[in-house]
Amino acid sequence: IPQAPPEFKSGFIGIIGRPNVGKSTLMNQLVGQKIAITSPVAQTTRNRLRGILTTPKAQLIFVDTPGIHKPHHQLGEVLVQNAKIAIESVDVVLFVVDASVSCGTGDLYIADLVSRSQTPIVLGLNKIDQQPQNADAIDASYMQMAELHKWQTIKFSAQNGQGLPQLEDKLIERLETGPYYYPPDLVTDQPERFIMGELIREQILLLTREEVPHSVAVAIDQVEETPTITRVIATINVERDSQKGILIGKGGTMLKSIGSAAREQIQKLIAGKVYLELFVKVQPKWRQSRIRLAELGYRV
Ligand code: GDP
Ligand code: K
Ligand code: MG
Repeated sequence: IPQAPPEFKSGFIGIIGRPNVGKSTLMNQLVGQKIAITSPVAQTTRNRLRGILTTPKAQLIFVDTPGIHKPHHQLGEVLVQNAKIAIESVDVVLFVVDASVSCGTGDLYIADLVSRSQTPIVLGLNKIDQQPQNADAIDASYMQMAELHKWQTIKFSAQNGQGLPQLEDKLIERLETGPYYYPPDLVTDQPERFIMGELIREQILLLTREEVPHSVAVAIDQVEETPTITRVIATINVERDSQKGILIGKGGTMLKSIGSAAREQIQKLIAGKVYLELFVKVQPKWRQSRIRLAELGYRV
């Protein structure tokens, strides 16, 4: 890693908010590459993922997180506990809300959570492209929350990029001088194989919607590069025969659709031609959780 120039700023920015407010879309736009998958389904993002943006003046390391909601059970408590740790371990919290609708109890719950930490907070009003004609009441509902806590606010659209240069400037202002934490040309801390698996999982979420539950685990079995094409073999693990049926579809049509859409995404990721071969396997729960743990980088 090269030595940073004098006055160079750097730091970690935690992207926090309710499910589906656009946290992952935002991170992808800011770093200029799709590294986190997005979908209209809540709980799309399973684990913490870093996206790195290096400019001549600064290095911003975004930490995308699964959405936070009020816990209704013990596992929920653990997730909130994790969120608290995430908030404490970053330099700035970017609290993202969906400004196409008014501030709700879910936002207030998170506001309460983040306001207890010493970490500086910027409130980001996302989805301004989707606001109704007169959005004054919506904006006011968030401004009230921001004023109460003395938070800076900024409006943007993660989808069309409006307001993002200003967001970038505002975040850099909040950072201290510091080194390059990552090489300047790196956009994520995740290996390419992991992102390939995620891109396949994204198409499953998008194309099968609620029919196949979130329990799918994708394993990349083989990546073979030749001078002309990259061959990727992956297995989609599900828990039940019925889920396998849905994934394969009549005459294999569903699996074909998932495969061709995922292949296009992977081609963009690696900027080259891809041949993608998908298999579907029924695995009992315990086996799946091992695959999931392996995805997360644990030795199993
Ligand atoms: P997350 O759960 O907070 O990570 O949200 P995602 O990034 O997965 O996005 C959830 C949904 O909101 C997806 O369908 C996105 O396409 C959509 N979305 C995200 N940002 C915007 C935005 O700025 N405008 C609009 N109209 N939709 C957005
Ligand atoms: K989502
Ligand atoms: Mg997400």
